Amino acid sequence: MPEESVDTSCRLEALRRRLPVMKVDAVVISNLTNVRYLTGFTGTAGLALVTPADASFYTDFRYEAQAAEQVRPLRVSIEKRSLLRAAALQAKKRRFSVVGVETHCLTVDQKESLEKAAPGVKWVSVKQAIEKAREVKDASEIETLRTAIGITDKAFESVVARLRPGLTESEVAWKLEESLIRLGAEGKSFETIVASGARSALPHGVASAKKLQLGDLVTIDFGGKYQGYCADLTRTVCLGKSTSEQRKIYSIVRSAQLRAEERLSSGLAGKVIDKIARDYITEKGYGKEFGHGLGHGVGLNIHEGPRLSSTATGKLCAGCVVTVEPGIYIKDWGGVRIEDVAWVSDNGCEILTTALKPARLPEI
Ligand SMILES: [Mn+2]
Repeated sequence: MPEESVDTSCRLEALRRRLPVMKVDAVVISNLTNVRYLTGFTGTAGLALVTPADASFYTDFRYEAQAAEQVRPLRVSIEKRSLLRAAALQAKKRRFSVVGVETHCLTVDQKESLEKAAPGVKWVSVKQAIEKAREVKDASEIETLRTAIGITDKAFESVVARLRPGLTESEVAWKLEESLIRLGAEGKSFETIVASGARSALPHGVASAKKLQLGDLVTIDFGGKYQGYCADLTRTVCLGKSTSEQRKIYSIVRSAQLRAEERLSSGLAGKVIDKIARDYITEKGYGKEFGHGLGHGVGLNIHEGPRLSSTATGKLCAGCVVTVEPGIYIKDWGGVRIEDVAWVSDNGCEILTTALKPARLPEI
């Protein structure tokens, strides 16, 4: 079993209570991340059929023992054929008339197979109801995120001190990932970004064979995963002596980030927070060089809701966990990004990442 079991009964209970409001007799949860969130199951084949009274879990032979351990309160059914079909037949047998499905992650073929297996059932979309619930983290999720982030901060501190000219970006990425594992992570949250010199102008410059050179800005964006939860940390440093231009860009990005973090609180719209950082960077003359959103939610997925961007809709809820990551990217010159993870509350936020981000661009 890859992980210890997590008590997810409250989450399942909350969904059950909402079914009448959603005007469905049951829901089929097929998105594996949502299945994990609601049931604790960490395998790659699992599906839950949830009704106001009970919940059934469908998986295959490979996960018989794991499911028995991880999803204990649910009735587990081991299927030889399609799990969706099994759930549809169950819905038919129990004469459900309206059943919710996660249409945003079903293929057209899968939707058709549901309709074919249970033509009397009306299959309706639950939109992203579970993703929305996942935005607000409970106490155990915050603890797990803290662990993932703590590991990542430590890995960064241990590797950044060892940056040297001649190391390739890939070698740096390897050291970071090795350090994550050594510190207890189960893996990385996403492809490690090490972007140096002119490549630091690439917001998603995945580590390459380029060698670090004296004078390079080096942007490192990476994270460890712990019990399924993702950390996300970005820092930019300079290898050797920095120029005044490099220090200026760093200082603008850092100030933009601090301004957004100072104001970050529940009740504010994601686009308002984005605008605080964006207006500052624009005022300094680099608005066009900050081409992405300010941040995103983070949890079981590295990118999830809520979004902090100029196109985001809705206000932030207390309990959501978001990144704050402004950047300036200047083509053929380089770039700077600084990213923290923040836990939003009614009276501000707590910055969970602790890796240093001194006022002056660090020179390694
Ligand atoms: Mn990020």
